[in-house]
Amino acid sequence: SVPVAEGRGAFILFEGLDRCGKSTQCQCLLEHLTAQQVPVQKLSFPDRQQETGKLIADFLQRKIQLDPLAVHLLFAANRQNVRQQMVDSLAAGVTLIVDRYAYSGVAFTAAQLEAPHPRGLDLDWCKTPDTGLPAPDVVIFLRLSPQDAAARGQYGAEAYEKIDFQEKVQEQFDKLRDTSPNWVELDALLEQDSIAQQVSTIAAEAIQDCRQGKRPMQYLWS
Ligand code: NYM
Ligand code: MG
Repeated sequence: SVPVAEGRGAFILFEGLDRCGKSTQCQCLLEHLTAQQVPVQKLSFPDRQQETGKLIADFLQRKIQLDPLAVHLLFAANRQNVRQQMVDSLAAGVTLIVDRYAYSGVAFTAAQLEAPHPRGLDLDWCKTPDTGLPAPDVVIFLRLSPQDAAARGQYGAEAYEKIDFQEKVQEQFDKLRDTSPNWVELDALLEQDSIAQQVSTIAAEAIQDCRQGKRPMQYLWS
């Protein structure tokens, strides 16, 4: 019998440094859940199709220069712009597989700020523009050292893709992990299939809990 979506969909988020294999795992999970007839939709941020996303893409490709704080707000705007669609999809029972989100937003900006910042630009400032977005039910963090990531190729093509900067981003991700109870870390150096298997187990549990109404919708930053 075909499973019918009863409760809400689950919000499954993938995060990690550049080249950690998030996009591959998102695709694997999409195919796996689709084969199981789970209603599912994949999103990735930045969404480069949006008007804000085009600016972000130009910035990442170093075609235009933008102030780092302005870029931060653009990344957040790019998410806020699809907030209602995400909420509606989840409420309609659609599971969302998301490739990067507000955690990347905070980590990549906070990594550029001196701490303590003289004008109060800190982790909390970075979190503010994403307030009120739907919160993920699980954050799957694919952990890979910046050195191993750099060895994977194509590194350095976009802004931020430098080993020393990625180390700073990892420090910020670690701070976010400490305040996120639904954060799960997987070793990104494992075989793709082995990671995918762990991911499908994690996803199945979140999907079942959400479907059965065991997890109320939450919003950032709770
Ligand atoms: N990035 C991504 C940010 O700096 N802030 C954000 O809010 C998001 C979602 O953009 N280096 C950075 C992380 C990446 C870059 O993402 C592009 P991707 O997943 O490599 O296309
Ligand atoms: Mg990238």
